Parts: sequence; structure tokens; C-alpha cells
Amino acid sequence: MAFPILTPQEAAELINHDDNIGLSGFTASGSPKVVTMALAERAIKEHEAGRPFKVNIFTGASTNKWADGALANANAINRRTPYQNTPDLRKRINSHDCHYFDLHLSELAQKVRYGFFGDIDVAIIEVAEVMDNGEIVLGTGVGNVPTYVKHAKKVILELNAKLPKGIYGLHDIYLPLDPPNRREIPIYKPSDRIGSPTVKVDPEKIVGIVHSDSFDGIKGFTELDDTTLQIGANVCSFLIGELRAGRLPKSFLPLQSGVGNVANAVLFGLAEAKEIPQFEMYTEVIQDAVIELMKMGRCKFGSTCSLTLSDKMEEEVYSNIDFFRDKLALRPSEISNSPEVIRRLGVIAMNTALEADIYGNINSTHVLGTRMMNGIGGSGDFTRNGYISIFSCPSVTKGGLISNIVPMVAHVDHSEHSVDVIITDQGIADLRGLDPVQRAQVVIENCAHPMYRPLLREYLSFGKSGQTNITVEAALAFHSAFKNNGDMRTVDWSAYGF
Ligand code: 0RQ
Repeated sequence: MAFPILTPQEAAELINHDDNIGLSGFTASGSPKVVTMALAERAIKEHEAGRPFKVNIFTGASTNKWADGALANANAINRRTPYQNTPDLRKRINSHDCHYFDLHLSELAQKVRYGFFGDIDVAIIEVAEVMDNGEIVLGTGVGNVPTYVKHAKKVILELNAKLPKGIYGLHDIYLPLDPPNRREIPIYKPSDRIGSPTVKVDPEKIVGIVHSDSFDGIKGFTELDDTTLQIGANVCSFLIGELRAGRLPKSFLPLQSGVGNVANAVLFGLAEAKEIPQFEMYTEVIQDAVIELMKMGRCKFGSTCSLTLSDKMEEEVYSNIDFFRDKLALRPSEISNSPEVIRRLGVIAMNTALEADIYGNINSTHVLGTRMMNGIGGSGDFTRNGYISIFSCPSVTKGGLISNIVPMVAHVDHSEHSVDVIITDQGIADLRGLDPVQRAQVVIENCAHPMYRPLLREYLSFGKSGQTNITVEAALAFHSAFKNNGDMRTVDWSAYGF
């Protein structure tokens, strides 16, 4: 069956105001690049003509400047889930122009299939190849494509000339049955392949193919500094301690690593930590650092939902695709982030916090409790189910104006019940087996910056009753001090009657 070739503008004309749109990809990897741009231009024209035009965007995770960026800039997104990270969309969310619901990434596909959010009207999917029978080979990110194309009324394909034919075979596409018929996902080690290298799309639904020709547009990470290097070294020394104590098997366990600069530094640390044996990853995002670890022979295998690589690294991987073919499996997010598989494999979860409180609760999403940063992403899928769940962050931010260790987090994403270890540049707080006050003591002494320890010790001394000695009136005093004076060190306990 020959599918019509469309311009991006013709494809955008097939989309209506208030449509539910499913996008391919996971992070900027594999996200659409040209139809969403044309859709944003169309929205601007509709707005200029005085007509409403907003769509609801469902993805795998964050996307890119050509999708979330352009659509948010055009104020063309009504509802958005499950994760985002572009500055323009962040602004729209925090000014209530866009209704964003932040969701565990493993849950979106099944919730779409359960019909919780209505039909998917259109799926826009980046592909490396399309066959006459509708089978498609995906690009660098899988996300929720199998569910979106199954449930979409129309499918638009973006055929990206930058994706090499050799990418065939990297994907492992598997769609679980839904309750009451769901069985276990038969992955017993990260390298098990359980599905198909292609996604099967009903050819009747494919309304057209649009050509594109660009890499994912991902920048490299900022240079590692002393703080992030120290965090990476502390995480590695914690893992080595666990190996020496026999709390981790000698053969080690699969690793998950979150996104961002801190996560990148942790991966860098693993290159140096030779006492940690060769390892595998069961994770959702593979960044440049993991590719380096594979080239060095440190990382044997990566099960992931996306290859989130800088353009330079993307090109390098494509040029050496045969080297990587048996070292990578790209899976849908409900599989890469499956709580059942994560628990069974014993994945070591390593994620980043914006702030942690002295009792072990974590805020990963809301700056000062109100402003959405990115979203929970997959951090909850891994943290709640990990063999050991680690959170790391710098002890202070903005040159010390903000302490990332606070009396109480201003928003809770991961509760004390799911968090085993907190690590900063200052040290390691192992919270396993400790009661709330013991946890508070070890977090203050091992993880808080020395300039904030006296304030935190004082706060801890105020609470006289109950097992968790929170002082309700003063619990958010650090945040108030920053809001009022731009510096958390200006906390004045006497204002709270102490
Ligand atoms: O702001 O850019 O203006 O300097 O937050 O902070 O230290 O560069 O940290 O890049 O590692 O991101 C939690 C956001 C960390 C990320 C978060 C400010 C700081 C800086 C970024 P500037 P850093 P990172 C799997 C896992 C949730 C999703 C997740 C994240 C900016 O890791 O989104 O884990 N995690 N997914 O200055 C105010 C504080 C702050 C603060 C830092 N306490 N208060 N601002 N900042 N701490 C992957 C997926 O799900 C796809």
C-alpha cells in the first residue's frame, strides 16, 4: 500500500481544535520535528483569525523545541501529560495557560488504553522506516507509540532521513494485556528480548508520510564541577561499601539513572570506580555517559526507553551501529519503567532531588513548592520499587542562598517510605532502619552544608512531642526566608516563638 506524501502543513490541516494527540518519542529522542512546528504555525494563524485552537498532547516523556517548545510558544496546548522540560511550556504551565498533569511514566499507556482520557484522535510518529503493510521501525525513543498507534483514529508518520536503516533490531516492542488478563512481563535479565523489532500499524489509519531530516537536537551536558564530581564519587563509594558488606551480590545489580547534570556526574563516577564490576542498566534514558561506559567495557547492556544522546554522539552510535546492536534494547515506557520488572530484577534506583527534608521526603518537581520544574518522570516508578533507592543533589544551590536540605519539603514526590539513601557533595545519609529523629540527625550531619547545619539542629530541637517531631509553625521557615529575603540563611527562629 503506497501512503500519501504530505507536506508538514498538509499534515497539520488534518488536526482539529481540541484533538487528543499522541506523540512518539521519549525526551527529545524520537519526538516529531516538523508536523508539530506546522501545527504551531497553524495555531498562531487560527488565533489571529479569532478562532480557538488548542490541542491535548500525550507523549512518552519530555519532547523538544519543535514540539512542546513551538506549541507552547503558540499557546496551543490545552492539556499535557506525563512530563515536560522546555522553558516555554514550563512558563505556560506555571501561568495556568496549560493544564498539566504530572504522571508516573509507566502508567500513561495503560491509562490511555483504559479510556481514562478519551480517544486518541491523531498519532504523530517519527520513524526510520515504513513498510507497505504498515509496520514501522522507530527512531531513538519509543515512549508510548504502541498504544498511541493502536488507539489513534489517524496516524501521521514523520520519516526522518537522519535515522539509518541499521537501527532496525534495536527496538523490543511488547504490549502487555490489560487486567484481568495481564500476565508477568517475561524479562528476567535486562538483555532479555521479548517482543518485536517493529510496531505494527493498521495501514488503513496511516493518513500520510511527511519527510524530515534532523538529529534530535540534544545538547551535551554542562561541564562537571567540583560539587557534581563529589556527588558522583560519594554515590560510587556508597555502592562499593554495599558490595564489600555483602548487601549487593558480587555480580552487581542493574542500575537506573535519572536525568540531568547530577545524574550525568554519577555515571561519570562509575567509569572510575573499578571496584564496581561490569554492570547492566535497566533504565529509561541512556545519555552520552552510558555510551562512553559501553565503549570502555564498563556497561555491558542497556535496556532503555530512549537514546537521549547529543547530536555528535547520535552520529557516532549510527556509524558504529553493529557494535551497539547487541548492547541495547529500546522498549516502550510501560516496560522500561515497569514496577513489576524493576522490583524483580532488583534495580538500583539513582535519581535527583530538587530538595530533600531531614526525614527523607523528596521534592523533585516543584521549586519552592509552587513552580513546576519538569515533572516526576520515571523517578517514582524506580524509587518505589528499587532494590536500593538513592536520591542525590548538591547540598546548596544558587551559591548557598538555597539549602537543598530543609526541615520539610514544600512538595512531596517521594515519601520517606520509599527513600533509602540521600547523597550530597557533603556525604551519605543511609536511612535504612532508622526512626524519624535518627534519620533527621544523620541527614543534617552527613548531607546538609555546614553553613546550614546549626539552623537545622536548632529546628530539630524545637519538636518535643510525637514520633516525627515536626514543628508545624516553622516547618517551611527556610522557604519563607528565601521568598522574603532571597536567602534561606536569614531564618529567624525567634519570629516563630523560639
Ligand atoms: O536551576 O538551571 O537556573 O541553574 O534547578 O538543577 O542542580 O542542575 O540539577 O539538572 O540534575 O536537575 C530534579 C530538576 C534536577 C531533575 C531535577 C535549580 C538549580 C538549576 C536544575 P538553573 P541542577 P539537574 C528519569 C528520572 C525529576 C524527574 C526524574 C528532574 C535547576 O533531575 O527533573 O527524576 N527530576 N526523572 O539552580 C530552587 C531548589 C533547587 C533549585 C535546584 N532546592 N530550589 N531551585 N534548583 N535545586 C528521567 C525521566 O523521567 C525522563
